[in-house]
Amino acid sequence: MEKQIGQTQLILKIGDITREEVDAIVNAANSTLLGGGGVDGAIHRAGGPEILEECRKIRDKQGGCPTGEAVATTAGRLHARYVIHTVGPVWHGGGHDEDRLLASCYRNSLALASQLKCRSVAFPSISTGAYGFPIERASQIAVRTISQEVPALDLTEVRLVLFSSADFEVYTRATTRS
Ligand code: AR6
Repeated sequence: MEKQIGQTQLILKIGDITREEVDAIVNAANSTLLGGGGVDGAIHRAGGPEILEECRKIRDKQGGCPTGEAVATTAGRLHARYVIHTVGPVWHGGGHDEDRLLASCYRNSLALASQLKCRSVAFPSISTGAYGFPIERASQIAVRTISQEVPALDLTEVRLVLFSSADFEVYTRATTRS
């Protein structure tokens, strides 16, 4: 599914984000930046040890990545120039600033991609796996934030790469309604 937002094309697809050919792939990381399961594990496995080495350097310098923020590394063997690691909020029922923090992940990742002169960026569904964020609500925040941010940025393409057809349907509904 595709939607034009100003000069940027928003593309929703089902797939494995580690196979995307884009300037930047966004990782749903944790604040240690030392890897984990889910999409984080897949990105480090496919990209190789170079990504973790750079994550360690960032940790040494700034002590990890706070929730809602984003840091960039090279992408190792992936078909991308950068991996942007962002830390989504853990779902604690919705009363702990989860919505704002999730929006910050999309906003800060897009801003960082833009600073790095990326033209295309691929996102997974941040926080909706191990971190338990309800996907309907997360999809609305993702689509709304991307739509708000891209008009000010020089991006040709933003992809949301969903890991199942059920997730794809949820994001498609959020995009159609926005
Ligand atoms: N491509 C695209 N999406 C994927 C892939 C893939 N290869 N693999 C999984 N997903 P999660 P979170 C989907 O748990 O909720 C990690 O351990 C998955 O189906 O990866 O932000 C980190 O280190 C789900 O829809 O991220 C953190 O500790 C979505 O990606 C923690 O999990 C996000 O699920 C972060 O949890």
